[in-house]
Order: sequence, then C-alpha cells, then structure tokens
Amino acid sequence: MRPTLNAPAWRRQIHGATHLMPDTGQPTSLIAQRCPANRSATLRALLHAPELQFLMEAHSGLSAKVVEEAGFPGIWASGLSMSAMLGLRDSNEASWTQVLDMLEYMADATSLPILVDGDTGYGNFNNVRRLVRKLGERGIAGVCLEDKLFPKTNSFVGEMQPLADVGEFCGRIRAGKDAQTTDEFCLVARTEALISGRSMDEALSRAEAYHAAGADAILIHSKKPTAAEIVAFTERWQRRCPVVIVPTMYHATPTEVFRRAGVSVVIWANHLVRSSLAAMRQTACQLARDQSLREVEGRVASVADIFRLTGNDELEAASKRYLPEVAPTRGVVLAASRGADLGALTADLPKCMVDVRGQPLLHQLVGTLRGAGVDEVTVVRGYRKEAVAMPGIRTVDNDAYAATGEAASLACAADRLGGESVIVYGDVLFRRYILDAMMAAPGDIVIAVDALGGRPGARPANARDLVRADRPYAPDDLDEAPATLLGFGGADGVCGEWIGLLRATARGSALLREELDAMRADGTLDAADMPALLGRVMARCPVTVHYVTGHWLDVDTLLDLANARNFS
Ligand code: SPV
Ligand code: MG
Repeated sequence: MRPTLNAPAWRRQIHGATHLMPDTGQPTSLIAQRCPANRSATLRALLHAPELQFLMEAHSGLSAKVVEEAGFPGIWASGLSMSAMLGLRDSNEASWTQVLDMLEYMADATSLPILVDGDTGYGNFNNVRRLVRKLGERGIAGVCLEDKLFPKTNSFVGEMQPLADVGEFCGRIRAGKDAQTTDEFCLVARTEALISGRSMDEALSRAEAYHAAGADAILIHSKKPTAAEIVAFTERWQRRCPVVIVPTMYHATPTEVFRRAGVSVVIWANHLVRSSLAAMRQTACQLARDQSLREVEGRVASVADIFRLTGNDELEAASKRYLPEVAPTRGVVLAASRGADLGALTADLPKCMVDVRGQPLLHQLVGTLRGAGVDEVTVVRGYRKEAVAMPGIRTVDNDAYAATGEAASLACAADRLGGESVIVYGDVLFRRYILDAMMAAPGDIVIAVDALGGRPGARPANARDLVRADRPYAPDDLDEAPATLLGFGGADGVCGEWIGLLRATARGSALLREELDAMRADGTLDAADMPALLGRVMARCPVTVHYVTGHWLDVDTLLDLANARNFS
C-alpha cells in the first residue's frame, strides 16, 4: 500500500508554511526566513500525502512568488529553467554555487518548500555531500539527483545518454542522506533508464536499488508522448515509496490517469519559464514594431503589481517602525508678480516662467530646492496663473496680486508654513550650497544676505532689500559668528543685500504665520512686502543673517535675464 499520513497532520504541515505572521499580519515570505526543518517536513508530507500533489517550476525570486500566490504547496527549482534564466544550456554550464545563489533568492522570496533539481549532484559522492549540506543551510527542502554523469545533458536532448553505474549512484544517494542537516530533508532519486532507452526491468531494478540506498522517493522520467511507460512502471512498483513524475512530453494525459496510477507528486517542470519567454518575446516584438507603448500598456503586469509582489507595503510599514520621523521641509515660492520690466517677454507669462537656458526659471528654482531636500513645494501664482505649471508642485493663488504685495501672497500659503520651511522669491536663482548652509545655520529664521550687494560698484540693489546687521561680513574669519538682522533699507550700516531666500524652523514658521495674521488684523497685510514682515518678526525673534558672496541672481530686467542665461 502507498504510505499515507493522518490527513489533518499533513495538511497542517503543508499549510503551516504559508501562514501569516501573527504579530504583523505579513506573509512569512516577506520576512527572510529559513526554516529548513519545517520546509523539508512540508515537502515530506507532500510526498506522502493521500492525494496527488503538484509542484510548480520556478527559477527566480519573482517566479517563486508567483507559484506561491497561485496556491501551489511547493516549488520545483528546475535545472533547465534556472540555466535558461542565465542564458545558459542545461548542461551544468552554471556552477553549483551559482545555482545555490538563485535558490537563496527563491527561498527568501517565499515560504514554500523547494525541491531543487540537483542534476547529477555535480560530480561524485563527495560533491553530493557538500551540495546537500549547503542546500540545508539555505533552507532548501530537498534535492532530486539523476543517475547520469557530470556534466549532464537535458533528458530531451539526443538519445541513449550514458547512465551512472548503479553502485556508484547508490553511493551518491547514501552520501547525500548522510550529509543532510535535518532528518526531514528529502532526497528524490531520478532514474533516466527509460529516457536512455533501457528496459522497464532496468528502470525498476534501479529504482529498487536507489530506494534501498535511502532515497525518499523515486522520480521516473519518460519522454514518450503518452503515459504508457509511467503507468507500466507504477503498476509494477506497487507504491514501495512515493513516485514523482514530470509529464512534459506526455502533456495530453489526463491528470486522473496519474491519480489512478498512484503517483504522489506531479511536477510542472518548465512552464513558467516557457510562458514568460513567450510573453517577453511578444512584448519586445510589438515595441520594436510600434515604437510606442500604447498597445503594450495594459497587456503587461503593472508596476504596482511588482511593488505588491515584492512587498513594498511591508517596507513602508517597517520604515515607520524603524526610521526616526522626519517632518518634510516645505518650500513656498512667491511667484505672483508679472515682472513688467521684462516687457513683451511677460505679456503672456509671469516672469517665473520665462525661459532660462531651455527651461522655465521656476523649474530651475524648484530643482535647486528639491536638491537641497525641500520635498513639498508650493508656488503662489497670480499674474497669468494658468501658465504656472510643473509636475509635482502645489499651487495656491493670490488673485488680488495686482493690488497686494508679497506678504499677502505668502499669507495665501500660510497653511503650508509648518515645520521646516523655505521661502523664496520666484525670480531668484542661487547655487544649492547656499541653501544647504542655511539649513545648518543656527536660528529660527535665517535669511541669505549677499555681502557684496549694496557696495559701491556692485549691481544696483533694490533699497528695500538692503540689510543692516549687528556685524558685517568678515571674509577673513574662519569660524564666523552668526550676524543678526537689525533692519532693512537705509544708507548707513548696510551690510549687504537680502537675496530673497529665507529658511525657518518649525518655531520660525509659526512666528511668521502669527505675524501674517496680526498684519491681516491690523490692516497692514495687503501693502506689506517681505522686508516689512521680517521687520515685525525680528521684534519677537532674532533673524539670523547668513552671509554669501555672489552665486545668486534675480531676474528683474532684461540684463538680469541675460545674466541668468549665463548662470551656472
Ligand atoms: C528540469 O526541469 O530541469 C528537469 C526536468 O530536469 S526535464 O527538463 O523534463 O528533464
Ligand atoms: Mg533538469
């Protein structure tokens, strides 16, 4: 009689491998887990299950996940498929350690038991010992060894392939069983007698010898188009130990025939690599023909599907558990004004969208902000607002832009001033290191001030942006103490020009918001510019002056624009 197990027990073992983790609810496969004994026990239970079982071929981490998702209880790690995945022949061209690496990905990707096609064992008994030990270490449930010679040839290539001497192959089996690292590890002995044109008697006597040498199951292989040989074998084998078959060539045989014959496990040996080859070829040919993705998208798996299969959700959840919480740095770009001095260039566009070296000024500015770690950028639009667009930015509108100033524009984005914030005029370009340094500068509110601005001979600066500070820029100081803002404008004590860039901590952002509210309440908001706002805030909180020397510009005039086009 065919060996059977108490059904609930084997079912428990088979399904135990695909449990959800009780604490996280994540499939166990998402957690790199190697549990050799459990997986081998599951494979052993499959071999001895009272009902016919099926192993599905896989050849990579991804295909292993597909097998698990389809509901198979175990994986056949096919030698043919793994070789093909590497673009190699099924002739032991891939080394056994390369195969081991592929198996490791598969074992990590799923919780299913893997029966690996170990070919001939890569040599003699000694190679088999080492192979079996290493398979056990990597959580592989079992190995199938075939009675051929190294280097092997695929069973469907040529005729009359030489077979191993029975005694020598039995030695490989015994060595493998002696080397297994857990009691449950399964060694399946595969006889190629029928494939190699030997008699049924020889197939049976080989199977008998392999079983006696310790094989846990016999794989009887046939390349005939019907299952006649297999059925003849099983009739005479009389279920002495589990029988495994690979019906690749007798594919039209109804599965019921295998059930009636008392087969334990059917292996669908190469059908994922073959189906993916057909799909890849179709997609590649279509794209080569069409030079467009139109017909292809929708017929291929989505990127989201890959994210799901590879467990992106789990990584996101883990990131929340393990990474310190970092509030995003938000940016507000004040870009509501037209820039009338640019004349016809801003007839249909606000100046933030004027082209500077092939892309709108705003795109360059936002690129610099993002490079400095400002993740969420809000642009305050006004003049020709429909022209202000860029992927990934938010926009808010100051529809009263013509009658109001910068403070009113900033107030439109007040709800974006939370946590670390960066505020910048929409017509400014600056080198990124300036913002990087401001991010590290002390103080709840930091403004970048060009120490060269406002000096005799310097480019004319707007008087309202001229900065008075408690300390001028000291070019010779190695370790510069921070300067503090005393006020804007005036002729005496000018230390530089504000470049229109400000960084605020969470506290600084809150103070700016409060001050905007206060200005709205006292009726001064609409007419106020940014220096007016800062002039009020500095009464409550020191504003740090971070000196720079050049490496920025703003675009007020056509000359500025010409300079911007040379800015790098
Ligand atoms: C394999 O999948 O590599 C096998 C099965 O050994 S077969 O190709 O049918 O021989
Ligand atoms: Mg093979």
